[in-house]
Amino acid sequence: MKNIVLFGPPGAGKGTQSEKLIAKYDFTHLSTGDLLRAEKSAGTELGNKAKEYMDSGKLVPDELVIGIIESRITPESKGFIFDGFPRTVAQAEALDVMLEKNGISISRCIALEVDEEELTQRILDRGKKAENPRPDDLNEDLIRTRVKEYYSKTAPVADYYDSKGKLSKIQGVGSIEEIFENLSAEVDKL
Ligand code: B4P
Repeated sequence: MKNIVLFGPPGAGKGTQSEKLIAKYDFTHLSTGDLLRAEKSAGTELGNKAKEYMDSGKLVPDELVIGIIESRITPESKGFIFDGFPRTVAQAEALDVMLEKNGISISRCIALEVDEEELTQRILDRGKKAENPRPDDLNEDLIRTRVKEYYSKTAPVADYYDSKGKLSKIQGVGSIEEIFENLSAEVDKL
């Protein structure tokens, strides 16, 4: 069973590449961004709590995010793609514990590398093109807050997996197909 953390800053293409990996390998997709947005639009207590953080470009508190993932990890899956999770070292440690309870573990963390200007541009473009744009995609200051949160709180997660010998880095700039080929090559090695 292959369990992959698809890692990278906001707008690196985690969601885009996850969709392609699921179609090819039949992985179970767990995107905390998608799960939180679903809770938000359903107006649940969790969604209402998450909203204030998400709409201001901040990370949602660990305990809310960990709870959302926990119930979804089952040993029956063919493998998981964790997309946008873990985003803090505390989340990475909690994920290891949750997986261990099911007799599984992370196979690899694959990091998509994209520079800050490209990230900002991609997210602004997505905000302009979308029919129902995400509130956090519409404002350049908010996008910069998300990137700042990434460098201060999320980047150390790469070191966490590196220290376990489980980190691969992939160039995240180029055509979506080209990046997907490089990602698939990493997955096939596992
Ligand atoms: P997410 O939903 O995870 O969103 P993201 O990081 O902005 O996007 P992603 O990297 O998936 O980019 P995409 O493929 O869409 O998080 C949103 C918010 O939720 C966070 O700010 C936070 O508040 C909260 N949250 C989520 N998880 C959390 C956690 N674990 N802990 C705490 N808080 C959490 O690509 C972006 C754009 O680029 C798209 O328009 C795409 O078409 C384009 N693109 C992709 N690849 C490209 C390429 N190769 N070339 C050109 N454009 C490309």
